[in-house]
Amino acid sequence: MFSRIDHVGIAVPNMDEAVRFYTETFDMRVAHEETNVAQGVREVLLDVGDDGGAQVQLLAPLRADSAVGKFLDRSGPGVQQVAYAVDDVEAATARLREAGMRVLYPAAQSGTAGSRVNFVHPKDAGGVLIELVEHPRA
Ligand code: V0V
Repeated sequence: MFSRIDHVGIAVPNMDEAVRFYTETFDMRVAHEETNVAQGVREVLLDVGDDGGAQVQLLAPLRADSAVGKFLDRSGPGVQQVAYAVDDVEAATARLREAGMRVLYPAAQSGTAGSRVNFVHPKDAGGVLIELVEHPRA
């Protein structure tokens, strides 16, 4: 169903401090930055190495009542989601719904860099919020 781990999303209270930490401590490079008002987040994607593999996505809340704002309030900074790449987000979510999982949006939403995304509730996936990511075709 999944082609690879796309990114690991980490909730951070202060984006500038977090970017400094990841770039200076671990030599990661900023690949993309975006604000997603509908999701209530500022996002920064970091390349981990040179092989084009899975990225780290830093997520800072725009509002306290956003998904990431609530996560930080409840759990503090840390891994908020694991995102998997899929070829067809609607087909993947249809299969997961058939398997009885709660998919959070009736249809895919706008994600980072033109992607289409949806999520599986963490309570149906062993305590991990799963994001499904379909990238735009080249
Ligand atoms: C909540 N819970 C989590 C969790 N969020 N457990 C693991 N990981 C998380 N991220 C647990 C929480 O501790 C409670 O457990 C229980 O779930 C509460 O469920 P709830 O009442 O439904 O909680 P809410 O209101 O905090 O909502 C949680 C969900 C929300 C997952 C429904 O965060 C959501 O809609 N997320 C999807 C959108 C999102 O995450 N957007 C930000 C990233 P107990 O205490 O009951 O045991 S946007 C993004 O990544 C983009 C655009 C991109 O990559 O392109």
